[in-house]
Amino acid sequence: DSAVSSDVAVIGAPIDIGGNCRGADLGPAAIRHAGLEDALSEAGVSVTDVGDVPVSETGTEPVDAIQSTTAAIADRVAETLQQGARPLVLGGDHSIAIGTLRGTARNAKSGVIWFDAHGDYNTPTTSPSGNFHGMPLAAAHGHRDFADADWSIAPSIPEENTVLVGLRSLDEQERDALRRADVTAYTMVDIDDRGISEIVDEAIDIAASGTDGVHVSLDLDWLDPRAAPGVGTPVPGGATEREAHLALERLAERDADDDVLRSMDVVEVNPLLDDENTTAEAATDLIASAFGNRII
Ligand code: 4U7
Ligand code: MN
Ligand code: MN
Ligand code: MN
Repeated sequence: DSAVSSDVAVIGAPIDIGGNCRGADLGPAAIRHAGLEDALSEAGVSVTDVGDVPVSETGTEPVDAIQSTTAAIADRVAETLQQGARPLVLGGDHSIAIGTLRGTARNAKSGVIWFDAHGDYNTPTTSPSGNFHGMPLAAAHGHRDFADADWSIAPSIPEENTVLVGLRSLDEQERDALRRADVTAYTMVDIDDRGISEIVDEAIDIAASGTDGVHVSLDLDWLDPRAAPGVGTPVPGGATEREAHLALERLAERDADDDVLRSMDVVEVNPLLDDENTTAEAATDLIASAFGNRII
């Protein structure tokens, strides 16, 4: 690969009002402090940190802050891709993915792999919590329940190129909607049963098929809370640190062959819920794996 094709631009998206508790807006700082730039450099990636998108959380309704923040993220992601670099967006809660998905799909057809305990397939109508971090994937598919939100009605990601990996917590109506959708969903049971390498290989095949590349969305609550305690909505029974590494290393291997990895976001790191910055360190290591870090 040429240097240009492995260039990564880090974009911070410090917003937490899409989530259920405060502190995920400190995620970008926590991940940077865990040594992200060095880890990427050591992986042989040339990296530029372009700083944070502007966020105004105070004095507005959550939906307004999310609308303006995700619009800024989408612009920055699209510009980055236009310049030939790969955007790596640091959350922030998972509502930021409304922006990254729109940006990555602006001038291209993009698939998505969604590593998460949750489906994030609620809508303003079905959500039991009302929190936007539980809705970004449904928004990206242009679900009609978002019809009042002119910022998310246009579908940006094809359902058939959407793959969820690691599911273990769905709300009732969310489950129904996912069953109706033309997506591929792997639960933790599938991972236990078949092994993470095989699941990731299949996920890449499905997400990449007929597209210009794949957006990878990594919610740290995909990992077991023992490996990543600092998240707002932990669910027991998640991926081990080794499974998560294997998944992202496999992705990097496939990317070295086929340039599949188009963009990435890493979300839900909340250092206020974490004594030791363990979750941000896990995020940093996993990002390095995704972009090609090798032991030897
Ligand atoms: B995350 C939840 F009700 N489904 O919608 C909801 F259980 O980005 C949780 O995956 C969503 O962390 C979790 O609020 C969103 C809840
Ligand atoms: Mn905040
Ligand atoms: Mn999520
Ligand atoms: Mn989640």
